[in-house]
Amino acid sequence: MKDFRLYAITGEEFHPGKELVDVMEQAILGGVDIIQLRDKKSSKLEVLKKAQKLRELTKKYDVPFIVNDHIDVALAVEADGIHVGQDDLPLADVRKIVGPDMIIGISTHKLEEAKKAEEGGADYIGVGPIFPTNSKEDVVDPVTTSYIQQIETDITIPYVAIGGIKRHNLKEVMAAGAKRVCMITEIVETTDVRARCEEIISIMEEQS
Ligand code: TZP
Ligand code: MG
Repeated sequence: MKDFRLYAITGEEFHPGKELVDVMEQAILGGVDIIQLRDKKSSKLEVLKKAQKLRELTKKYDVPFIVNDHIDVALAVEADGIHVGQDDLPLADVRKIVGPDMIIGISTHKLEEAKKAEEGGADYIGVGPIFPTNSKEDVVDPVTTSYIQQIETDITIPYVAIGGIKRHNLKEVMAAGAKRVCMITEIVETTDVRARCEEIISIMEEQS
């Protein structure tokens, strides 16, 4: 897969009154280079409609588009990838359904899960939650930056750090080895999403 640096996941509940597509367009203009639609509340039909709009947007900017959970929606809109968690269908089954070319990302919380994902042919893994976060229900305890260090040592596929990452702790995350970060609230919960992303990117550039 094409490498990336700043991964934005949608979080519509954090930007009331603003259109999903407008917020994500500002994020792309600010430097986000991969987008995931994550929606745990809407009906399948609503998720499909949002995915269609985000597919159109991401095509326009040539940014990879990933769908969380809904493999059928990902296939229907010809998304670039699907992201699954530890309680979703196993990687081998997801691969059978989506075929050889679609990106598959998997959330991991410990080295054993990361190794299994790598051996099973995941294209990238999520590594977190690094810090406490309110953006995910039933979230496991923070894994801290020490998990990033373990991943750096033992895993070779691309990984993205996630969970409670903000401008103020970004240096710490990158110092542990992470080159890619994923955020919800730090990106979408602000009036000027584009400026926020530019600021995040400049912190990342200072660190790299
Ligand atoms: N997976 C692990 S933590 C998390 C997800 C989806 C939420 C990240 O949101 P935030 O607002 O960047 O902490
Ligand atoms: Mg899931």
